[in-house]
Amino acid sequence: MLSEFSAHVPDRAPGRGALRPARSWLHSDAPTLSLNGTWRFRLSPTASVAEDFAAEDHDDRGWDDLTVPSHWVLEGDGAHGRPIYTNVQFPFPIDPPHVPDENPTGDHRRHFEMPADWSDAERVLLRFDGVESLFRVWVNGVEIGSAAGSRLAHEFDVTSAVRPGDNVVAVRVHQWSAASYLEDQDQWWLPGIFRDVTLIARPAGGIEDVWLRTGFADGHGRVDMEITAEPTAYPVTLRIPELGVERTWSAPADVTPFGIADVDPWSAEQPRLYDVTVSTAAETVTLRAGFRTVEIRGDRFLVNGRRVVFHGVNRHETHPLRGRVFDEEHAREDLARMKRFNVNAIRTSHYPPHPRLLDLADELGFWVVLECDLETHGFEKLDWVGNPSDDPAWREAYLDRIERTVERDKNHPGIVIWSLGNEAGTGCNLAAMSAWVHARDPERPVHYEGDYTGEYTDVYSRMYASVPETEQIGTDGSRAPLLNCTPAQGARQRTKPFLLCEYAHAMGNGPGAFDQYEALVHRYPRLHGGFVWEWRDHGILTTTADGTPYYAYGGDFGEVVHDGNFVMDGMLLSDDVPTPSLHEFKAVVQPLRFTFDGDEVRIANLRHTADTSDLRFRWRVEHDGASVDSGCLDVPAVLAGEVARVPLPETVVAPDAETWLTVEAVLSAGTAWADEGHVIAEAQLDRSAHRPVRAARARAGWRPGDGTLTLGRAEFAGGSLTRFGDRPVTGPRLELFRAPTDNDEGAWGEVGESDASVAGVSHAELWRRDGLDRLTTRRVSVEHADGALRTVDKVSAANSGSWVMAESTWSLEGGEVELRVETEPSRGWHTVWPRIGIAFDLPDGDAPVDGADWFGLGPHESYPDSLRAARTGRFSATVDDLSVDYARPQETGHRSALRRLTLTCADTAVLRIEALPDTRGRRPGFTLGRHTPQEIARAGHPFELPSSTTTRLIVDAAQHGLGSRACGPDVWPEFALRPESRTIRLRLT
Ligand code: IPT
Repeated sequence: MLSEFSAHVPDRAPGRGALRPARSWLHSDAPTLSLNGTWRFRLSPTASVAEDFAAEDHDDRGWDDLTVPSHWVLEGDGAHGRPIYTNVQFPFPIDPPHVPDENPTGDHRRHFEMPADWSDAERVLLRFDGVESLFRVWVNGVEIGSAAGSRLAHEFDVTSAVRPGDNVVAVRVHQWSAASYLEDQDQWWLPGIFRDVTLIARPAGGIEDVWLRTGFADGHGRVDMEITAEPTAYPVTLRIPELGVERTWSAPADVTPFGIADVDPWSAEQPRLYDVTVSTAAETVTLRAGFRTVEIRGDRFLVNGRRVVFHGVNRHETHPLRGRVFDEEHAREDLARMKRFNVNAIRTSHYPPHPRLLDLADELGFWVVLECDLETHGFEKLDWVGNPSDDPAWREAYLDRIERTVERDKNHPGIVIWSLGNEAGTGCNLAAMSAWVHARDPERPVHYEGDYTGEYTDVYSRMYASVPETEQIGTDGSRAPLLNCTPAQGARQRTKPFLLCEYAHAMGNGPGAFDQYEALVHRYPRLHGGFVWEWRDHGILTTTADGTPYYAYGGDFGEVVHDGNFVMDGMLLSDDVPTPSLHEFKAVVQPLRFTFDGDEVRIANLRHTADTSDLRFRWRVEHDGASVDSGCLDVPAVLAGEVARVPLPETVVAPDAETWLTVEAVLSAGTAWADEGHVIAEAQLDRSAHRPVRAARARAGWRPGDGTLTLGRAEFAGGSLTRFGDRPVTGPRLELFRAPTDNDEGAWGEVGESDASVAGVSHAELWRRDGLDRLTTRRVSVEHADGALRTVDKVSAANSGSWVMAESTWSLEGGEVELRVETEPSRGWHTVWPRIGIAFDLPDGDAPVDGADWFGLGPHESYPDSLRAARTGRFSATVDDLSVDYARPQETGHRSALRRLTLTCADTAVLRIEALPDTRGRRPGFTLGRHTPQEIARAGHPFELPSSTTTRLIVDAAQHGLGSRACGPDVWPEFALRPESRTIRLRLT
């Protein structure tokens, strides 16, 4: 028997009984009682369980304890079901608005004491800040109402149900509901009461809501208040003590806008906030005002009259243990980290975050695109047939969502754009949402990427547009059609500011090409930057059967349908470790640009408003990576948008070492997000004296041999190295394979950008088809000459008619052992190659190689299209720290442009390698790790990597770029590695 309410589950309505209009999330001195804490909890597999649990005297002794807020699937060690990860797919049949009978339903109960003095309150409200996905509430056995809209706040009037002293609240939460069709965001499905539950006493004569609109122009502020209070609540007083403002209004009609001379504006760079109170006799509300005016003028998006460039990230709410449960300290640290990495904007993909997050964003300084809780992506599979976005039956639900979004967060100066949602197709309900926002808040533009033709939104937005496409959008008079637009619609879109709401998919190792996108922003003012997908991985910390901890992704919880590791696409790993892509991002978007010009450096301040008076400029000179001189540049405060020319210091150029000058802009004082001395921007200038490359010595007198000999400290058997000094070392072995990155495994979109991509087929697949991961060798010849050894190998794969010839020449040159490897491909290779490298194995014996010290590019890994964070210098790292712990193991650790490498064992050098440039001046890179590319490619998680007794060194003449093809453009042709001849020259000592 279905209960009455189970039949109610598939209702499209947003719920019944929650208060409308929704209100701001205000800091008030009216009494509140947090109902967070331990609740009683019972999970049922279906929605059709008896409702007697809501009765006051229901016996819940057999139930579990559950902490609220939480997601029940993350509590109780799997006893309460498991998380499910899908990106676009619905984890239930697409049968809107219905959901399966198998609908995990969590009943929650707790007692609370309502203070006796609350009986004076005019009303008592019960607020839920987030419950996924549909819930129904009872207080003392009285049914109060229901609500859907998981990441939205819902308040209920419970005045008539509560009493002083003991009360019982009961909440039934269904994991699936009609609302689930509107909440198909790319993230874990995590049911539960996952945000705060609060009981609120509303005093008679209180302030129901406040909207403090604070504009800025020409040094002056403007205050335009909307106060929601009974006329009898007046007088209302507004105070801004720091500005000497105190205004008292005795009636609603008196509340009119007014100006304030001499205020500091709010911006993401200088987040100047003023404490504000709004009071009646009964209640005081505290806010923080930031004076700023948002405006679209032509195709420019301006704040306080100046163009904004978004160096943004998409931010989901995710925590490895808590899921979407808010952890303020963790969130604050995350935002501080964003600031340290030059992130200046956040898109709250794809729902409003915990309301406190927006306080933090105002305070630390971010431009925020605040997105509504809406995504119906799974309807794409049905060609959008039945999409709720264009079905009037869902209109009410859509409007309810956007109202709750805007009303809750309207007071935040950081929010500069409202976004209707993500990937919900298009249709009349989205247009209605936009119309509602325009009427309610004419001062902030509306964004929605899916409005391709610009019918109801104010900014033009795309996701994952390629570099050429983005450039077309920025270009006037381009005839190139815009996606899904007629020429006329395209022309209309070009009249608007453009942003990339998602770009540079940061899944696994990658993306490449940050710098190409950034360059466009400075060339085409219509382009306002964008938001990297995405800030952090969503891994859930769990353990294998034998207790090994790891970060789980889709499929790890036995889901029926899932999207694997597509949820691990952040610039931050699940454990808060920044990936190299975040360093690359920081370097690419740095707000100061240095251009070296003769004996001067031009310093351009690309900030929005701030001058450089908060910065110091340091320089240092290094000879082969060793610091020999340093000092400070004397730089006057450079205004935003201006350039200063500053003389460079005298540099002592070394005759026999590389000479590099590094300049840095650092914070001259600590801030809320970084310490004094934190580097904001840097650049390097190569001042080295020209030194000719030693030519390889031609040798004569080659004769066949068995390849068993000793050259200096190197010992050979059968033509191959077996020992160096007192260590076994084997190699070189030609290696063309790398453990495919997520981008290498991607088969996304627009083919033709790289002439080597095949539509719908990933590079990794082509590499496997060609057998690059299973090369075999046939030694063609072994020859000796005086003090020299030469081998020729033919390297090819089973069932392949293509090969690579590899000629290795070992010789003694002035007491040093030199290796020169020349590789030459046959005809018939059609794909790009991951790498052209030579591999050496260093078995552990009783002294494993555990560290490296190098002069080259570092400190982080780098690839041809991700080189901007890499600087020339001397670096050291442990072998483990050379690899990034991507959630799915893949290529990692490549350090480019190597000069010298020392492998160490307990801090003692065991092998020194000098890398000589080839005739075109190109230097190899290196990778040092514990596994072969083939071993890494076989592992789905770090714990699946086999235990290792060997350190693996690969010296690469070249590596393929990274690109963004997991969800975006392929590697740009210039950075794609095509089969070609290469030479690697090393000196071993
Ligand atoms: C895009 C989504 O908007 C975003 O939520 C995320 O899923 C991203 O992809 C990939 O990680 S949609 C994609 C089909 C372009």
